[in-house]
Amino acid sequence: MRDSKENMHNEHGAKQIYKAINTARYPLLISHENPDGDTLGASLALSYHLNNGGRSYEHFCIDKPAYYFSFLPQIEKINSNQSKVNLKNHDLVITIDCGSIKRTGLGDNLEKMKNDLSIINIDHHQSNDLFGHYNLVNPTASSTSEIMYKFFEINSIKIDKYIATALLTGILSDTMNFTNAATTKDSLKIASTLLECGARTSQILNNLMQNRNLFTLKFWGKILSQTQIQPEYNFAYTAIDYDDFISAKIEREDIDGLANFLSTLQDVNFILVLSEEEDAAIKGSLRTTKDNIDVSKIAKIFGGGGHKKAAGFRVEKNVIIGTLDWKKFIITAIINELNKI
Ligand SMILES: [Mn+2]
Repeated sequence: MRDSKENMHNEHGAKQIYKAINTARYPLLISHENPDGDTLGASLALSYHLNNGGRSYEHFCIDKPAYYFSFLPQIEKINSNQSKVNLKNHDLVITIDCGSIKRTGLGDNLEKMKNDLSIINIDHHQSNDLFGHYNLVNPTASSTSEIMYKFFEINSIKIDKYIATALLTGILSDTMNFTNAATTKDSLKIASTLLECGARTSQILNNLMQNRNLFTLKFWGKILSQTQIQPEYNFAYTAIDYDDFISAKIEREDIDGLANFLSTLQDVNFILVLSEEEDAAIKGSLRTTKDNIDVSKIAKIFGGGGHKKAAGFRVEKNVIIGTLDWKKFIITAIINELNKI
């Protein structure tokens, strides 16, 4: 078993990791909970490649991908039923775009199995603690899909139009179509190469951008109209109760992108979107456009993580003691933390 905590983010590392994938008996690919375009794009590019090579493997994601990702290759292979995953069957686990082992949705079980299988950790989150036996982690990459592109390139894996489409989906998602701070000259260069390989931009944009119905937009309007500004620390926040989802007949995936949209707000330090989940937990999404603010530090208050400009957390409701109002609880906790800085 390899030593943990070594980052193999270099050409030699990428080759060693490919060798580990090729010699594994039965790999398990994992995309992170609440999957976004990056975790799906990067993992499905690899999935498609494994499938082409006639490999047997499984692909797990604890949350079912949103319907608008159904154009991606091999997406039908993703299993979201945790009871169907038996880690004992696998000699290798490949986590994609998971900033921590918790994001795999198999946290404790995977932690317990660490001596019996190998973990390859491919990611770009600043907060990644190199939990794998093999770590291919580059926080300066726009996306894990960008890292995956380089992995394919180094290992001379052919990038056809399906792989190119999957990888470009990841890059476009994490850079918000090349508008946020994750956008770099590398990400633009790679996107250009992916276009040459046949990536279907219009298919990606049609599916990811033009996917809202009128009910959803009206719901966004309601949530946006409830946005408040915290005067002392000048951050904007809004919150969605679980009952709001039910009464508006809105799925959770319909609010994907709401935090990004709200971050177009001028002159605030950061924004926070809170939403209540069915299973007694609260999800928080944080965004900032300010260079001197690191929202991953705020996410850490609640055990979350992410990037400087975009981060998230999940709080179990049983943590919220002594108050009936979870919104107040979370906002107060954030203000208390900001008071200390
Ligand atoms: Mn990502």
